[in-house]
Amino acid sequence: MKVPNRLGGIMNGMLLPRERSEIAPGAVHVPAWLGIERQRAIVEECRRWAVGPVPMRSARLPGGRQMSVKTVCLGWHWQPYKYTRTADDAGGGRVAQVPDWMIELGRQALVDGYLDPAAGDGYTPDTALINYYDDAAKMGMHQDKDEKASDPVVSLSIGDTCLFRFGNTENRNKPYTDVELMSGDLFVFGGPSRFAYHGVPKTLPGTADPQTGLSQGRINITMRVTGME
Ligand code: MD3
Ligand code: FE
Repeated sequence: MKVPNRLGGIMNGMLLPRERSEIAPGAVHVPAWLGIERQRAIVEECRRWAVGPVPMRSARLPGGRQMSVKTVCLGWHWQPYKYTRTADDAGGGRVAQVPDWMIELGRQALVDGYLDPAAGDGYTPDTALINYYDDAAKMGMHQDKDEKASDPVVSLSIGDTCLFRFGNTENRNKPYTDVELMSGDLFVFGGPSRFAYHGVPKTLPGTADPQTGLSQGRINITMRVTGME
């Protein structure tokens, strides 16, 4: 069994420590940041958000193809490549608000990510994207640049482990750094890393701890500041 804790999975071969690490300036990985109870509570909330007021869906890319990842948004609705108040590609409703507990979690994420008690001051994410990956889903290398603000992005992972690829700010190619993101892991992307290319080449099906309440797949939540009115 692969155990998502600070000692990593036994499939590491050895018990490699999983400790906080800055993989690039402003890009910090904090393994096992969320406890199992917190993860389970978040999974339950995500199940509700997936149903409505705007249903979770695979977004359609401008070329006509659908993303393999399914997404439901809070605060603002995102579709490639813009934010809108109403979900015009998904029934036309207004998405749920970003709850206060999530804003608070985002602030604490910056404090713990940057080891700076003031890092969360003034951070008020006005949108969150909840992505669901089934066993086959992946996300190609891209930049998140539909936001007009450069505040950090806070990323939380729950469920199956994934291979996360963090690239550079110039183009979608090498050099990049591959990192395994496990259930409960926090990643913060700020400063010079905010507009770096990144993607998810694959998930590792069957690696999730069923105690999260997610029996299959992977959830990723990203909190962002859109800079929109
Ligand atoms: C680096 N999600 O929703 S989270 C996305 O796991 C997205 O679902 C991936 O990329 C996922 O746009 C990766 C890590 C992440 C999120 C946003 C970033 C890394 C980032 C924004 C800027 C730089
Ligand atoms: Fe992204």
